[in-house]
Amino acid sequence: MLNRRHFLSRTTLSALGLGASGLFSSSCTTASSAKSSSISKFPVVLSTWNNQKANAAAWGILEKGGRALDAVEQGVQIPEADENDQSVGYGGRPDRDGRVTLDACIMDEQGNYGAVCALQHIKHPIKVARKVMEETPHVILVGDGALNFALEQGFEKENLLTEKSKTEWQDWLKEAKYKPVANIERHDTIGMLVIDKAGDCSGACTTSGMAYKLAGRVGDSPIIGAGLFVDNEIGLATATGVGEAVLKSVGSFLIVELMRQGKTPQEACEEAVMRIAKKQADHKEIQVGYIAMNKAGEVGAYSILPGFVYALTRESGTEVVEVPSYIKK
Ligand code: SD4
Repeated sequence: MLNRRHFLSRTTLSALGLGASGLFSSSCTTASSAKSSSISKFPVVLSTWNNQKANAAAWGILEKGGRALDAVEQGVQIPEADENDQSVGYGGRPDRDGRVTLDACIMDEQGNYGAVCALQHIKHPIKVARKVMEETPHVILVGDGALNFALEQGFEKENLLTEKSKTEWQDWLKEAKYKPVANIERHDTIGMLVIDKAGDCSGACTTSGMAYKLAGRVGDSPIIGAGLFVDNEIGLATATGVGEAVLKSVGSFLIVELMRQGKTPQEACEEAVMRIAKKQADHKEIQVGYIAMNKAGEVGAYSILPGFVYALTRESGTEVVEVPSYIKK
């Protein structure tokens, strides 16, 4: 289990104005001991990085008995709208031509899925992904097609390139050396996994992708089975990091299938990281982080490099947990 769990912060939901009570009783609580405590297991919100505010927004829906799907859609909109989060939505770093292009997907407890890839000018790609899922016979829309669909659905066209991201991009252009650097900051792509009071699972993943990517590049985040996978019988998983490595190993699907075969979420995340480490000679230079949860509400996480954290919210509060890594500090 997560014996190296380290609580970076503990925040009661009541402190966030959300009315939940209690604190974690011990700073070395583990996923399994949380499960056996008297605190009810569900709902539960698990997200990549220190996304406490996103978890709080999702919790606002869940504590009223809301659906996991609504919770993930609501939760991930927090970093999408946050101009200081330069990895997601508005304020995201552009591609090498200066265009902010967004990838997002959503998946519900019935196995329905919707995604947008390389979507420009829309602040909340996750809402468009949900519309693709619910309003079209398709599962993925890309580029101009996705934008036209969003505009037809009444979404507003906006400039997503903030002055800060523009200035940084212009600085980058002076040398224009392309080297993907993902996950060195603590506020990266958000993947969110939720089990609601009814015990149903849904997930969402949204990102502006790798900074200064080639125009048209799509990462793992909007691709079913890579950046996100949900199976209401087994559990759910999501990824952050260098999308190419996640895509090539179909990481989130792999984790859910490993859980189906009996692995714990922790063992499944470790195995998925090992697959990348075994096959990619350059794995010491790339970050990939996975989080997963099974139907019992047990949590697991693992990354290639140190520095990855997740935010976990239960009735008892929110904890931000440092994730064990394949390459040690
Ligand atoms: C991508 N996986 O586009 C995303 C980027 C990311 O943390 O997760 N960064 O490859």
